[in-house]
Amino acid sequence: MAVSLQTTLAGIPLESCLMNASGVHCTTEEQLRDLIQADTGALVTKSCTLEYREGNPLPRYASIPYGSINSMGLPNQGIRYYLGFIEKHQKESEKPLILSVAGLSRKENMELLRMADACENLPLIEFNLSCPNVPGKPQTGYDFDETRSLLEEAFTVCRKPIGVKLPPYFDMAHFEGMAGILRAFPLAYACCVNSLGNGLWLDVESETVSIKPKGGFGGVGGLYIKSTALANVRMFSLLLPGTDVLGCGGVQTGKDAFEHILCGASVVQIGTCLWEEGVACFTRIAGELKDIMEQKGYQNINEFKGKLKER
Ligand code: RRO
Repeated sequence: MAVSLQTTLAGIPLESCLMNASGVHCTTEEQLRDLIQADTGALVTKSCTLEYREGNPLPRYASIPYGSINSMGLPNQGIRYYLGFIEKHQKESEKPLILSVAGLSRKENMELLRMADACENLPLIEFNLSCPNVPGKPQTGYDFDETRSLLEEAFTVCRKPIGVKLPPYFDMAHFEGMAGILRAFPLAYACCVNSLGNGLWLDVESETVSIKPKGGFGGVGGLYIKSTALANVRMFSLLLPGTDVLGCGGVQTGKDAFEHILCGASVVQIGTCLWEEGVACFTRIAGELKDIMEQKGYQNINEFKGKLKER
């Protein structure tokens, strides 16, 4: 039986439902080229600002027992670098290259969106509403009024398809509140979730925190956040019918990817596991996912996408 991982993202056909999570292995041209070569269906850049940013002091990423903690602080090459790469490579690549933007002010965000809008070969933009690690800057996605007003302006300055990267939510009122805001816009997709903001991981022997920035506070990824990620994928899929939901959080195996799709994900992103294992993870996870589908008699992901059963 031929098992296919094909999917669509905002109407664009993808050969595989697996891709990187923004921030991991996507800051330099070399890394982006690796992702084009790898078993991915699409790829997204590191979130960018107008100018190059060095980011927070090292160490700013730590592997912890079931995942990771990071406070990178938005290190990136500046938007021109990524637009240049996309202009050059999107024509040759059949995979959509998504530009992630994360300005530090409304003015910067609008300028980034204007520049992205003018890039002929760019098919999709990811608007990061959830960076947890810039000192003094709260996550936009937790401020509903600011999110609504930012999106109103974003969709006036930019005509290209825009998806949003959301922080994890934990309360039914917040799922419904955010979904109510998003419903008012022609969103290309909602990506759930960014890292679980401001966790803390310690080393008991030395009695110190594990990363340097922000006194050790950082975004948690990996298995720790899988249940939260699945809950967000599930809720936003139910609350935003007709909008693609991208699942991100705790995907290490084909089974994890299967679970995200069962909750409603059209595309599954891999972050911590890609950092730890490198781009070979896509081939391994794709193989494991296909094995599960084959055992269950599924030939494509639409046969089980969003079909999670309640008891
Ligand atoms: O660069 C970062 O510190 C970072 C970003 Br912009 C983000 O969106 N999520 C994250 O975990 N780290």
